[in-house]
Amino acid sequence: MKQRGITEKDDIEEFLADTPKKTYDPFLLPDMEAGVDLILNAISHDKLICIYGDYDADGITSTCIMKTILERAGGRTDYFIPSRFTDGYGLNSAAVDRLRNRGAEVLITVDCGSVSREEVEHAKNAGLDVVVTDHHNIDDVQADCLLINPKRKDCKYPFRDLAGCGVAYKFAQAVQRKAGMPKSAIADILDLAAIGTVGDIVPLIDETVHW
Ligand SMILES: [Mn+2]
Repeated sequence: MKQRGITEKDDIEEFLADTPKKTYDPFLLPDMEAGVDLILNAISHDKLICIYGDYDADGITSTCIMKTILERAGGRTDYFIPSRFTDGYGLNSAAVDRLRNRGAEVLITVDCGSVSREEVEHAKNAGLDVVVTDHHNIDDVQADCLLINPKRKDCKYPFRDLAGCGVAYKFAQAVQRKAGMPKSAIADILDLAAIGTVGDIVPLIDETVHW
């Protein structure tokens, strides 16, 4: 615990608790409110929402979390996990075109997309609404779209080390709240957040102890 910076009595009790309490308001994440509004609006207009994921444990569990909550909210979804060998990491314009041809009207990324500026422009020009959810460092020019990422410089969220699946789970929590769904709608997908969080080797501290 000391190695993880957990030294205060309250933090130790929280870390060892059967039911950790620490969880933050998902709407503290930048663009969360606007991103959830865009997606709920798309669902009410029966638009096909494509989830663009990643091929590792974090990316795949993120995709599962997002697909589950959007379908439980009444959405029609498609999803895409890029191939490590032929598509590569992150948004890929050729893949975006294929998804558009498959009928996608909205593109929501998980675990990627923060610095995919050109590909996001490509997607917007192809007529897609784009929401990026991600946790990677933004050390390049950030994409010009709704961008939900705790690593954003203007982020007011109290914890920055969420994995991609952690950000996807916060998005699910925000959808659940805003759509007035029962908490049970997200309770059984928390285990997916645990797998992706451990798989991505993010620090197991603070809110991630909750998973
Ligand atoms: Mn990740």
